[in-house]
Amino acid sequence: MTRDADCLFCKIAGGEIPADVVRENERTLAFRDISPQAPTHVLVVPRDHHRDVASLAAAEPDTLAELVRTAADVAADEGIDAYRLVFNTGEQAGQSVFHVHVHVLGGRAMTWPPG
Ligand code: DGP
Repeated sequence: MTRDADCLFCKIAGGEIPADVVRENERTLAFRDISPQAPTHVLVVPRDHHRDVASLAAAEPDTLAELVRTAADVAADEGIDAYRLVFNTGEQAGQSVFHVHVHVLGGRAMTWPPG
């Protein structure tokens, strides 16, 4: 298990910081975003620490596939059949927590392009 002692999402995955968890297993955790941007806004993270999606893809491709499957399961649990998955990668793209996470957004109409 790779862990970063200063990482917020490692602390949530380790149970040190509480979160509204909707799904979990040995490798992944899904919890509601503290600042929801849509009626459904859930973050899915691996328990292992990787800074972004490219790092996770290189190190643990199976876990990346599992994040996407879990995101689909979350959408099904929420009763939504249209949803957007977002991996912000890098500060300029809006990444603020450097532990890979996929945003599962749904429950309202989405516009394109994103801001
Ligand atoms: P990003 O900006 O893509 O790195 O997304 C980080 C998200 O994490 C952002 O939408 C807000 C959310 N977030 C930040 N701190 C917390 C927290 O302590 N708990 C929860 N549940 N979400 C958090």
